[in-house]
Amino acid sequence: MTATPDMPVLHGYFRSTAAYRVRIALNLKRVAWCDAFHHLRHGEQRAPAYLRLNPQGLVPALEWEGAVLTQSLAICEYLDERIPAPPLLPANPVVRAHVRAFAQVIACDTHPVQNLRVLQRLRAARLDEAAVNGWARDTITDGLSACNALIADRDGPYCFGTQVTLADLCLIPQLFNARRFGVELAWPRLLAVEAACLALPAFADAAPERQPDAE
Ligand SMILES: N[C@@H](CCC(=O)N[C@@H](CS)C(=O)NCC(=O)O)C(=O)O
Repeated sequence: MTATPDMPVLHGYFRSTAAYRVRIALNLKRVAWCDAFHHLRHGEQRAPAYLRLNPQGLVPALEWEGAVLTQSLAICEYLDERIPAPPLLPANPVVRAHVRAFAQVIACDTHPVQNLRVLQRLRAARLDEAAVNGWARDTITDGLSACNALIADRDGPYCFGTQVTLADLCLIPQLFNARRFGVELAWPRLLAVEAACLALPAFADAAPERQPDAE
């Protein structure tokens, strides 16, 4: 798709779970965007031109209406404020805090401990491939176990009832990562949420394998 001045540009990579969250949010909000791909395994996220947009050298970043936005949760919340329907956060303040907590278990305490640069540092510290994969698997298992417990007493079909929330936007990409690393998916409730979400075009169209840069 050709960029037009009013169209957001999403800097991402097909396998980036953080970019995957933003793709789902854009789809739910029915915002068409242009992709700028950065091949993470080739280190393109550290190119000077991209570092000027995101000094962290991480995807995603969203350029829209003259602003550069980084950090996937901040981007999703921006989209939610800019385009309120459908809401990504519940109206009830307590449930809203629970949704944010669930999202942060994944986005703050799980994914950053097993992202590419962390695993590369473990390899540089001479951990072998089995140990590196074990690290990722254990990290994801701990995070998803906590997520499972956080919603054990809640009705579905989504994490927090009948409304898709930021929690689902974080869970589905993290389950994708879990499979990549061979995590045993011992959580029927999380898998039921995944099935419900992937039945929605907003989620299905955002899947890594459907992205133009998928390998
Ligand atoms: N907390 C950040 C995490 C971003 C992140 O870790 N992105 C990964 C891809 S999912 C990345 O760019 N990795 C490149 C690297 O580690 O060098 C967010 O939610 O946006």
